[in-house]
Amino acid sequence: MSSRPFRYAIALGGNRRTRWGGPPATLHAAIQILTAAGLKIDRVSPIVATPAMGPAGRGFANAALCITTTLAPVDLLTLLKRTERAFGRRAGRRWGPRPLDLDILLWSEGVWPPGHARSAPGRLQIPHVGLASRRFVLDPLVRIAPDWPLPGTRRTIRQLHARAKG
Ligand code: PH2
Ligand code: MG
Ligand code: MG
Repeated sequence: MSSRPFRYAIALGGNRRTRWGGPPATLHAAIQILTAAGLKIDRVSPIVATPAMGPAGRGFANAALCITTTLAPVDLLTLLKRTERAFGRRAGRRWGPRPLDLDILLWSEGVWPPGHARSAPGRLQIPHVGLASRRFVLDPLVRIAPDWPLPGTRRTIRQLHARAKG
């Protein structure tokens, strides 16, 4: 494991009750559990209510975090997946309802996988594939990371947010 600290932006979402409460309370609890797991939480967006995009049914709570950690992307993803499971997430329909969704959006080193390697479908890819087009991601993210540039472009999150439809 590298000892070099990385910064990441993470998206949180959920649209099911958990034992921590409704979706906003669940997102609050997830942030506390990620802190207890050793992530340094630098910025927390407001938790916003968003209409479900796709077939997930009822509306979501969404939020975003900026964090610092020495974990490399795959190790951070492992921690996020374990946390999703601790909140009752089970493998299911793609884009179906979920108690907790934790997605890596951005990291300080730019693109993952490094270089020109192509990520296999369903595998970790940074920046997140939906980042530039999803309001439920950009609305919280612009509140905490407006000047973060999208790797491979000259656009900042503020500019992507201004261009996003919906
Ligand atoms: N996540 C999905 C599908 N649809 N809609 C909203 N509003 N927020 C989400 O986080 C979301 C969604 C799949 O991850
Ligand atoms: Mg998602
Ligand atoms: Mg996800």
